[in-house]
Amino acid sequence: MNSKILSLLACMMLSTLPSCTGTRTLPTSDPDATPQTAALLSNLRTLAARGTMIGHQDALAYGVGWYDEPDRCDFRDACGRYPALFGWEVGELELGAAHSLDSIYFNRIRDYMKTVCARGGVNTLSWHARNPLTGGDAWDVSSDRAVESILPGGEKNALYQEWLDRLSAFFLSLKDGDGTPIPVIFRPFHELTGSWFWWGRDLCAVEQYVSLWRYTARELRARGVHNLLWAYSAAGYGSVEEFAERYPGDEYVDIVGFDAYDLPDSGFSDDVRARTAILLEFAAAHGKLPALTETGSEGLKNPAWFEEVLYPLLQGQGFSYVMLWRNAYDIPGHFYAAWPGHASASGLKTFVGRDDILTLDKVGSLYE
Ligand code: BMA
Repeated sequence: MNSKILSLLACMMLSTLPSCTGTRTLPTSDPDATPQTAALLSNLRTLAARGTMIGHQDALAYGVGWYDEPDRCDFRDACGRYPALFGWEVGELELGAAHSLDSIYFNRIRDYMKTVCARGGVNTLSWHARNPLTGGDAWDVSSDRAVESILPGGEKNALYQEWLDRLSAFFLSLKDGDGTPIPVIFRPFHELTGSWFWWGRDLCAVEQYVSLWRYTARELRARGVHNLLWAYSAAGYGSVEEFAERYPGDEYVDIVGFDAYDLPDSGFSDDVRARTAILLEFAAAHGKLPALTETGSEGLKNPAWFEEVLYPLLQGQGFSYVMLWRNAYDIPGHFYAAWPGHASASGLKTFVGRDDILTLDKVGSLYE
């Protein structure tokens, strides 16, 4: 056996350890992840070296002035290409409701997710869960006991168990045409460094947040859910220590990122650059994939926003994906992707024409 073959064999045996090329290639956080889920993570790593996937929340479900129409998609209709990543929202699934807080039926979300997977795209889910203690919505921060109340021993633990039953039933129902579970990037308890959700920084102790995340992951895994890549996404932070403070651990996270919106006079570009540098340092040290998990400029007042503002922030950074927030059908001006007829459409077209901005047609096969 020559030395080349020997080193190849050694590489194969050590494939779950830092790879022979020096790049860390850690496996999925869930050791029992389905083969397609593991393949997705591995392919996303390769893809991130080539460019950043562009995503859009609820892209197939509705858009500016329309709701649940066959073969309609603001993003595609504006620029001629589908996004590569599609975000969906499961808020209120935990209650056993038929539709999400944004009035999208979960049966339809399941259909859309199947369609996306069949076309070779990636699905990600956010969860604006109701406040389990007060019964209010995700933004109800009237009590700092909500997280504590659902952990083992808490008065709402039984309720949370029910919520996890419903969530896991939904995750387990996501199957492709062959009955194979559809891999999903799950992004719960997001923007945790802010204090506007009941799981936010001022609403629970560090250990409580970490326990909430780990407990949720363990409970879903115990229910047989192994088609998830876990995304930890922060809001603002100013140092690696701050970003890392509530990180649930490498065994519970696959993707790390942050949400950032271009609000008027927010110093958006400088802020994103600063947070990106910290994120990339953390991601490299932990062998996790970096992503810009939510972004956008509400109402796209600058029609050149994609080209002039967003693209320079992504170029050469190694983000796996960037996801634009939703184009609401029922809230005038609440949109983040271009739509046909809007002044930003041609800018979006130029943006997606770049080699390192990856739309659905450019990602290849991600599940093998
Ligand atoms: C927010 C807004 C809300 C929406 C929520 C959950 O950013 O878009 O209208 O209900 O996200 O999707």
